[in-house]
Amino acid sequence: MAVVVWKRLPTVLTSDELLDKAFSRATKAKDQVEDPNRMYRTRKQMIRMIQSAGDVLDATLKGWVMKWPSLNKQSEFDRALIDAAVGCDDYRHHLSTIQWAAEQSMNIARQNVRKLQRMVNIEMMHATRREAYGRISSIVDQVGSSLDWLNNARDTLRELPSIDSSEPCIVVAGSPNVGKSALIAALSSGDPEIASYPFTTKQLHVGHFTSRRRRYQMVDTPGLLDRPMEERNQIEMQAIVALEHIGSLVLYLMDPAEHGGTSMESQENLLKEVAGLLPQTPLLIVDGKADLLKIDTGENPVSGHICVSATEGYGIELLRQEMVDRIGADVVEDPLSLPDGWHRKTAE
Ligand SMILES: Nc1nc2c(ncn2[C@@H]2O[C@H](COP(=O)(O)OP(=O)(O)O)[C@@H](O)[C@H]2O)c(=O)[nH]1
Ligand SMILES: [Mg+2]
Repeated sequence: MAVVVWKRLPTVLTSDELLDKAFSRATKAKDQVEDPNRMYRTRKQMIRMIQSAGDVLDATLKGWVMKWPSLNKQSEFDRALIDAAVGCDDYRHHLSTIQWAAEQSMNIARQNVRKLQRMVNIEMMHATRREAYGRISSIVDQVGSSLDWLNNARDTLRELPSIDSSEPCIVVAGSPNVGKSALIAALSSGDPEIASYPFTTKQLHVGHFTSRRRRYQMVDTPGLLDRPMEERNQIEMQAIVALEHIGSLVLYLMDPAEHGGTSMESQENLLKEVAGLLPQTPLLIVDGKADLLKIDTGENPVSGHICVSATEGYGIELLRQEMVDRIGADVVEDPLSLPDGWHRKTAE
């Protein structure tokens, strides 16, 4: 799911703001009532007020519930992201609380309108309206913390990386400072998007490129696949499981020059670990910082790995082709996809 979904979510009002909105709408509705008979007029006014307040609350609260994506429809990866970011149980709980408040407000409005319809005493009409307002306010106050939760969750969810589970995704792993972010930038057609990742305090770089009409995503996972296992907590393990679901390929970037400060031995140990953590995902090992190794042939004669320099641009196209080929071999070709350079004749 694209992050756009969260960016499109409307602001959730606080309980006070919501009540203000409902009651001021109700006052406006009351002011439109005309009837020369005082008793009839008051009755119509009170009914209008209660109905409008109930309608506004019902529509606003249910509108929020409807606009928030259903967790059951999310990919496993997105669910893991949402769970780590705000908690899936809380997500469900607060939305259903808000749904409940909408229904309660409607019920209170209906009950009091029914009472008013039989009433002839003007004082009692006002009292009934006040009672309805009181009960409605108490319901909305009760769900105030859910409204606050939703608003905070919206802000958090908007910052999540936008990874589309329907497009191939290349997970870039490797020790810190081996050049992962630089490589993603070198392979990307635009500037990589920088998002915060709920599993780590570090920033995540998401890059894209298009090849043969297909869009590829590349994601770097700071704090997740760049350090040894014993330090990982449960939420991080959950993220790794999620990566297994969206990853089409793991690109493991090595820094044979040890320029980033991690020894080759540690980098090889981490490689074994990453391979073990994502056993179902094909793995491509790449040697980076070719400029420091003085290799510009696209292949490291020592390791046999593709060799690239993100800063000098060596080997980038070769690597792109290799990734596309590896991923392509794994996917069922879309029978409707067209080769590059093929142009559909537009109907005149
Ligand atoms: N010489 C050289 N330096 C590089 C190359 N790629 C990255 N670097 C440098 O290595 C350091 C770490 O790079 P970065 O992309 O942040 O590594 P990350 O931690 O793996 O994301 C930075 O100072 C980069 O400028 C490269 O191809 N050649
Ligand atoms: Mg980085």
